[in-house]
Amino acid sequence: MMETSTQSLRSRQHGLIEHLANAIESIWAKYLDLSPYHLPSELGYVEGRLEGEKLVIENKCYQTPQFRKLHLELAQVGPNLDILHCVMFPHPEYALPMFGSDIVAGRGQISAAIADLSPLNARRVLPDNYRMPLLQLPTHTFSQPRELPAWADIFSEFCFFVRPSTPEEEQWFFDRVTTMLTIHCQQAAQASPVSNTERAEIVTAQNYYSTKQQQNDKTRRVLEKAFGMEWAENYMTTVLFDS
Ligand code: BLA
Repeated sequence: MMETSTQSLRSRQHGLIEHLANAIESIWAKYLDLSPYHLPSELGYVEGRLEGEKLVIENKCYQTPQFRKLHLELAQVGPNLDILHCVMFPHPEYALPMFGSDIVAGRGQISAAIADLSPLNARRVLPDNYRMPLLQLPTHTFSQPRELPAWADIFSEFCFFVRPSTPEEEQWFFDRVTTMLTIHCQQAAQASPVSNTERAEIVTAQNYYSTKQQQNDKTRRVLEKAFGMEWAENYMTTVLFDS
């Protein structure tokens, strides 16, 4: 049932969202050992109303030996606002970065497309096994790069935040995100557990990451208008960015 409704939501969303959602799931399935992750059942599929328009949210969640939660969320607000949200939370036993991506599209036009592998250490630098392959990626010049907001000090030097304005730029974004994700899954599949001291540092960094993402007022406002303040706060701190 869930499967069918998710497939149908993404087929009604912006093409880049549909393609990236499919690609994320197939890369996860190819490189990782997926098991189900159970969200509170009332939060798998939710509907609310935003200023008279319906907000529909569909969640896909998994866990693996290296990741405590893989979360892919598709949301649609009325007929005009489409959202893809994806975060991979590593188990703190592994020194892995946090993969995150968000696409926001309105009326057929993407306004925000972002992806990063965010370091989970105090120095906020990715390890060399990530930096080396990421430095090899082609660098395209997008016509509309975007500035990160003030809370966004969690992102790496490879963070990519643009408003893609042609099919070619959408393809560049897609290629870069899927390559980043592939590198991440390949590295994760061969990672070994860390010491307890390092684990403590990773827990702190993961909490910091979530605290910063919870400060994104644009996300909060969409959820508050549709579901109310209390629901939005609970959703942001337990489903989107838990610690
Ligand atoms: C921006 N996120 C936004 C915007 C909206 C949402 C409406 C504004 C679009 C724009 O500025 O053009 C809404 N995003 C949502 C909602 C959900 C969501 C409702 O995920 C979930 C239901 N956000 C993330 C992740 C990252 C992220 C994982 O969820 C990055 C890895 C970043 N989103 C992000 C950033 C902005 C944004 C940096 C721009 C914020 C700003 O300019 O102030």
